[in-house]
Amino acid sequence: MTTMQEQTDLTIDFATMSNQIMERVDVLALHTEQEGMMTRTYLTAAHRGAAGQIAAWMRDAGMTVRRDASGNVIGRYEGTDPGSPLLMTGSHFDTVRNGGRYDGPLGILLPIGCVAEWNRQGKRFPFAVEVVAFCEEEGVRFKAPLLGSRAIAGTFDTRVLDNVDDQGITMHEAMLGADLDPVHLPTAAVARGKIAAFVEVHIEQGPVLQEEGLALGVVTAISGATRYMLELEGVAGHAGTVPMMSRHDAAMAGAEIALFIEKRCNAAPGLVGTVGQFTVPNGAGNVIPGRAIMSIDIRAGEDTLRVAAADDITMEIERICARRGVRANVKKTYEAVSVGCADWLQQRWTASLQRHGCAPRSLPSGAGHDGMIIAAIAPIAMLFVRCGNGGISHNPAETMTAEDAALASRVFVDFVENFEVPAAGQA
Ligand code: HGY
Ligand code: MN
Ligand code: MN
Repeated sequence: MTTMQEQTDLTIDFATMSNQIMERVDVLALHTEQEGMMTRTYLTAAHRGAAGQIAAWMRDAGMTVRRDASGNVIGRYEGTDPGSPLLMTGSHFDTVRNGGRYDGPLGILLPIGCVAEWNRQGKRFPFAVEVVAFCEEEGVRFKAPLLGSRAIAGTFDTRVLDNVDDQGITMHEAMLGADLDPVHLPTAAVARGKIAAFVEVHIEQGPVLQEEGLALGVVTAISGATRYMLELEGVAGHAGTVPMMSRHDAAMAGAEIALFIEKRCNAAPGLVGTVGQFTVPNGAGNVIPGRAIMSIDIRAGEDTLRVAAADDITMEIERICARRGVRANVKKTYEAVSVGCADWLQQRWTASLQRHGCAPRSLPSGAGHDGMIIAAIAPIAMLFVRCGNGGISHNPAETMTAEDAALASRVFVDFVENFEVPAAGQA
């Protein structure tokens, strides 16, 4: 008969687990490429340092770890039935420039903490659990988002390998420099049927849960998006001598386009438009801008709304540029349709919330996530965790609490411990 001491304590100390999650978010945030701010873009030294740290935590949690051909770091916690489809979870470890530290890492570190507890207890499931640290979701360095999930879904578009970063380095060169050869990318693909479900824990990046005093929410759908890079070619000239009516000012054309985007997107609820980048290359205060470069990001939960707005905006770009004698080079850099979360998975998340005394709140995601790509090969779902500071994100003021991390961990453990791989065709 084993004594109490020898028996494994099967209770999980979620307060300690969540404090460790929060501490690890801060440790991961030290891997940044801009001193004093959170910037970690694809395959930079900071990105590779973070990958190594995540791999170490995965191993400590009892997982085997592999890096796939795109740079995803994948921890695997074996199940008892090697033939069973697996439960995949995870999130991304790249960030936007001067962003927040929870957007992505929470969805990696929380599952790692839960696996460590299951491993400590010697608890195994009939299915393997894989925690994926997706290598590139934001699309900042090479203007090509969701690379890691595309590699797993088998939809990686190799044309982006020629995209260059601000230093003129191609993605191909950056991958080779990180000991990743794009020729092996097909080996990262996972066939449909191998993954029973992909579930991601992520901060809401919006104000809804905080405004309603709720810690957690179940995501119904992930909004689609259309993105462009716009290059405007006008005529540079002397700021003091060229009469206003004779100018072909690339930046003023861009400003008029940006104001049209704002007006058009204000015209329909649920439609949003953003000009996140707007530069005058080699500009000077006393020179009329001959060139301007701007990004355009259009989103809506309803695809028809988004597509109609994108069409109106590209037509208006032509009209504005024709009137101003400015040439526009419009390049669509990204388009993703809105993706629904699987009803049966939403119901399971809602049941887990209710078992832990949480009001079952469902809500759409205006932000994009890797799940919209993984949905091509597996049913997806997401658990949102409340953000503080009015839900601000993609901003250093992004924040959340250890208490909400603890509740999210409880609900995540409940979800996995009650998960059953659906019989073929049942889901
Ligand atoms: O842009 C997005 O929606 C996500 O944060 N990559
Ligand atoms: Mn994110
Ligand atoms: Mn983000």
